[in-house]
Amino acid sequence: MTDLERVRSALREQRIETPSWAYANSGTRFKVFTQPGVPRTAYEKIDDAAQVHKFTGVAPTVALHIPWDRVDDYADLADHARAQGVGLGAINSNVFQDDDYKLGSVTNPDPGIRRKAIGHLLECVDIMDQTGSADLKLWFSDGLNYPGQDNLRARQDRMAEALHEVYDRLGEHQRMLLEYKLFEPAFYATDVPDWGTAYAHCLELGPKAQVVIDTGHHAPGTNIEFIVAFLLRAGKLGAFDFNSRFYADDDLMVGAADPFQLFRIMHEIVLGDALSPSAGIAFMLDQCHNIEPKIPAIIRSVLNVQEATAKALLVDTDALATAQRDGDVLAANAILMDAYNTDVRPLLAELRADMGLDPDPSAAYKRSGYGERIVRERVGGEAAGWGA
Ligand code: PSV
Ligand code: MN
Ligand code: MN
Repeated sequence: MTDLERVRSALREQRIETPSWAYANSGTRFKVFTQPGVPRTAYEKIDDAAQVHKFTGVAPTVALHIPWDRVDDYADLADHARAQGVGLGAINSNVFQDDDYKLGSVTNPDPGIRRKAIGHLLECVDIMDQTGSADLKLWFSDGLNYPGQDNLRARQDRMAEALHEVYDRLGEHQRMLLEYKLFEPAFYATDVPDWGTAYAHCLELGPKAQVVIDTGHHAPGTNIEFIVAFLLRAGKLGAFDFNSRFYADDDLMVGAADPFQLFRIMHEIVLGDALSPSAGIAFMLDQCHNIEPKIPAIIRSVLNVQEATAKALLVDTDALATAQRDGDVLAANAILMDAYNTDVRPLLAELRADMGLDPDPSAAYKRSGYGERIVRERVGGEAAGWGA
């Protein structure tokens, strides 16, 4: 296989999972600007996700968030997804939007509230059994606003206890993905604030527990590709929640704020041989499109990930290793930058044509008339999501 064939086949194999909630209304804590035509049900969110896959060819699964996507019959939802040409992906739990969780969910000092939160997490595993999903994604908003508010160490014990109970409930082919976040909604201390804490819990739990890197969940300036390299080496990187940020957890389109960072992340993925679906890393988006049209923004996000990946695949790794061994700092850096500065859009357009797709997914979606159709047909309702 020539180098270019290797690049093409890796890109053809790449999989990006889109989040159901990105298709729904969302906003900041100041205002939700509702958009006409947004999905009214989980079924309609899947219909929109299917459009993204139809035009990009690399987004065949959609992640659900419970209870935002609660339905009576999850097997039926999975059938619906299949009929639209997509599948259901990770199940995201939600123990952050209930009055009971004001002082925490699984780390709450009240054992009754901890039981309720664990009950929800176990229910999510039941749902996975029905949807056939392999991944349970856990993010906890648990934390403290004031020093002295609760016992930091006791909260770690409660966290570990809850995670163990849920871990023990996982089926043979299911895994637990633990997501960390530096701050928000808690501002003084968060119970899983960083990759080190998530890693330590996952290590204690066992092989079915891995870390999720949400690219918006770090202090400014954090070297995320270092975290990628470290976790990959340890076999503990499970997934990404891709998005981009200028300040905090902005949830903007991935690759919009810092395409170079995305390239550096994908370079570590390529070096670690972790791009292929068989490597088991889930590449998901976690975004909110508050002011821009949603389906086109998600298509753009998928293309941004593809472009960063294509550039990462173009890095001449042999030459890079030689320059590194020789201690040739400038040559090594130039090799990386050459790949980053390559315009990969023609390569991706050709690849899409080979895959029987329109070379320009954004234009093809626009021409399809789907955007106008959902505005006409979807009247009277708003899907649950961040705006709910
Ligand atoms: C928290 O900020 C988070 O990144 C988690 O992944 C939640 O599940 C998600 O946002 C919801 O958008
Ligand atoms: Mn996230
Ligand atoms: Mn987030």
